Amino acid sequence: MTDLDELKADLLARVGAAENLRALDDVRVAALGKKGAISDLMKGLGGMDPDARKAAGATFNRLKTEIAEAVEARRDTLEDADLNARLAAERIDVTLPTREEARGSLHPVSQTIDEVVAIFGEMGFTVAEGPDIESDWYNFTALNIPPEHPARQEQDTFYLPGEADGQPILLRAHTSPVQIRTMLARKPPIRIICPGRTYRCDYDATHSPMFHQVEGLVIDETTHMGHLKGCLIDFCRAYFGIDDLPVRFRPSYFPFTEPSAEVDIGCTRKSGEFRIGHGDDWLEILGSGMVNPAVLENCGIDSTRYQGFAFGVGLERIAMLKYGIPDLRTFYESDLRWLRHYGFAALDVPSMVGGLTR
Ligand code: 2NM
Repeated sequence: MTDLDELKADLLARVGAAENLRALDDVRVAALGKKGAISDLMKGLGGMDPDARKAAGATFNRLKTEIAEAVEARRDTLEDADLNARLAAERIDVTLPTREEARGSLHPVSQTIDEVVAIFGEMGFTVAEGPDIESDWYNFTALNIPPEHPARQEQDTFYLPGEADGQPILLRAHTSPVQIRTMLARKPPIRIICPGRTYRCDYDATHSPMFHQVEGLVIDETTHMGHLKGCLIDFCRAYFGIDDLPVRFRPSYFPFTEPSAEVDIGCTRKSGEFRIGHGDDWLEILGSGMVNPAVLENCGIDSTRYQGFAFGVGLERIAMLKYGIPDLRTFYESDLRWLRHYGFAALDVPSMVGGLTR
């Protein structure tokens, strides 16, 4: 073997032995780089006579090409091996079933709000909302609740320090202030329901200092007590899912309505059993009435032209009745086992990601 054959064999062996791209590049530099073995050979050409230089130059160039090709081939092999290793390591089995995601559930209060909103929504009501912190005027005065009314006492209402526009401020005791705000802001016809948090100084098995109400309001030129009755009978039957649910209107008194009526539904309490929709007993579930003309005038609505009705219902109460939840206090304990038991699956809605699918 000539020195050249030996050099070639050595370089090819080193190329073949390169285990990774970095080692291969070291070999490439050692062979083909500016200070590499083949460049050294080329430098010797200068001292040769022309014929020998021509022959040797061609030989060196062939060697250079062969080594370069061997380096390229080795690089392809190593890169393939790299890719195959990554493909193996990062393989994803797309046929594997997905892991089940932990899903939250709707709190019974949220579920009940949704149901009530859906029922009144079908009747043409829209939802109105307002602040939890109100002034005395919106919570009491505008509603024709007199200054000496017991609800205004500190024992019943949470008053807050400070005042707004010279008025005491408080946590709203009902959602009626939302209706007052709506009447002040809009002209009739008005057809709204107002779901939301309400606050009263009260705490026992059937009272929580924070609870939820839905109130409703209809104002236009022709609405009368017959509409109030039809609307609330339809609501009770739709909410409890009983087509022939007995519904009774019992005379009552509220400062903000005249006349006022409490709404009872039929039930039985015989022999330890409690059932809605059957039997000869009654259960109170709603308050209602024709909006007092004084309230309309307080809101800048001409009571000689407009009239209408209003009602209020305690959300937790109707949720407990429908879903058999025995204790009001459990609503706010955030006990996950309770939430899993009484919670509701959220409706699956079409994803907007990537457009609606049918
Ligand atoms: C009730 C019962 C009866 C009521 C009245 C009004 C307003 F603002 F229009 F005067 N809002 N809500 C109302 C009437 C509420 O809850 C038991």
